[in-house]
Amino acid sequence: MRRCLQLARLGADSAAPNPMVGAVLVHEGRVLAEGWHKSPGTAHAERACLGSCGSSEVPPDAVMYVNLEPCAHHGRTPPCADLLIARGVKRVVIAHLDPFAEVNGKGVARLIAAGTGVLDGILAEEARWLNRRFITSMVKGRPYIILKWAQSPDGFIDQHPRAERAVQRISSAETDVLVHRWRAEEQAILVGSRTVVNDDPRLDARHVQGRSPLRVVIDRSNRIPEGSRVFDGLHPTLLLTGQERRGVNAEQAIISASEDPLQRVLSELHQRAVRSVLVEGGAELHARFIASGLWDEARVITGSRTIGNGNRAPRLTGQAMRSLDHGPDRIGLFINESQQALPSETWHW
Ligand code: AOF
Ligand code: ZN
Repeated sequence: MRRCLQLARLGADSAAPNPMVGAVLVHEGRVLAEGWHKSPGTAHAERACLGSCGSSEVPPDAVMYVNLEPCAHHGRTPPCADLLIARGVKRVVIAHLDPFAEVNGKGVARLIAAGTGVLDGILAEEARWLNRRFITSMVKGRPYIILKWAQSPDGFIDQHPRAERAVQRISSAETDVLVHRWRAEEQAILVGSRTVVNDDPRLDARHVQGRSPLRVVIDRSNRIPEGSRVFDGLHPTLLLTGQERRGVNAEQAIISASEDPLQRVLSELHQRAVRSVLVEGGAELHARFIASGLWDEARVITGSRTIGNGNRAPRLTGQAMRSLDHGPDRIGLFINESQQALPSETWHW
């Protein structure tokens, strides 16, 4: 199962909106075949695994390990439970059930009805952590929310006065690469208008290989300049505005004066099957998410250079669950209490 999770993780920046799934076929203590789910529309992990052993017969005492319940529905691909039965897999070990309502329990029921032995609950905590975005989306009907900011050791996120419209560096260059990996692993990235006005960020994942997230900007009163990089058309942008804006390269969602912008962002993203959003600021937007309890995870980068004055960094109560050194920076991981427990073993970047 540990190997399944490793394989599953290969889909970290491509499997969404589907979950990350790995499968391993084992016979007499030896691995016969492996597979993982790369992206929606491609083979599910079980199919990829069985596909890699060609048409040869599956020994009757072989065991299929897979970190998610095999599916029972006809989605973009036919049901994996049927495939396992047809290929003669007699024993299946899973980490947990699929929270997707069309599958939930039905895959296991179908296997059992066909006489297949099923063992559930192996490395369930680790597997749920790996697929926390997908699970949150299925269970809560909103994307998994990750807050991220960089602060100076003296607690500022932004120095004043500002000399120019550009991102101010607090974290090191090597941490910036890591942040781009984070961006590639989430389907959307959200900022407030002031961040765009001040920093003119690109909000892409250019320092790493992998896809760039959907850029989402809340700008109720159309304050951000037309020439901002979020309108460069290089990646899709969703603009939440109070009034439609002409001549900008972005999809627009019109938000009324009485509407809560956070709820609207989350529902717009959920409608688009976006399972996770990385909130990159600024302080005001972070504060709103924190005040409403609407966050699952926070990643706080503390740089090495003091700033002295400026915008204060948001505050989270409680201690970081994990922290680690990254070059000259320190990164803290916070988990909202309402979220599931973090497995003791690892925090996978
Ligand atoms: C599995 N194995 O490797 C994955 C599963 O429309 P589809 O065909 O892409 O199906 C997507 C759904 O299938 C997804 O929402 C989740 O419930 C399940 N994913 N199931 O048996 C896999 N990726
Ligand atoms: Zn499947």
